[in-house]
Amino acid sequence: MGQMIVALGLLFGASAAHAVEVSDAWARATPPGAKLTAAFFTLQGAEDDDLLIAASTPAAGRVEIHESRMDGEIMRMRELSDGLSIAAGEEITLAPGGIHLMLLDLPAPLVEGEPIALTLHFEQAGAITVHAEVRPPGAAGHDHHHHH
Ligand SMILES: [Cu+2]
Repeated sequence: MGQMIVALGLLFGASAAHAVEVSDAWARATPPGAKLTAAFFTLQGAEDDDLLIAASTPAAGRVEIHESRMDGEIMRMRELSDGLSIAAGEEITLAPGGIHLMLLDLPAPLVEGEPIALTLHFEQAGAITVHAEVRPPGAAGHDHHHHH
């Protein structure tokens, strides 16, 4: 009986995601001289919980994981120094006004149409490198909630 359960587990395991998936990565283009920008993507949780510990890109001297929050009328950012946890099966979309990667100490501007490589370091999944599209500075991504 025990063996049968193991066999079924393998069967179903084959069709489920074993690692976190990263999709729709993009970063905001910068005007000349700007030293920082933000990058965004969608995370799809795996079978087990995972934690995004850090990120890196050749396009920035360093990368921090940030969260934006409204503090009264002022938008404030804080670093998620413990990383970003993603529960099994959960989907998290990083977007302007929310969680984002802060790209700091840019050696050169990010140019629209010239994608950058972005490496995300997960506790369980290890390093995942994706290409992030570079979109115009005003791009709001897939945020359909516009408040005017
Ligand atoms: Cu930030």
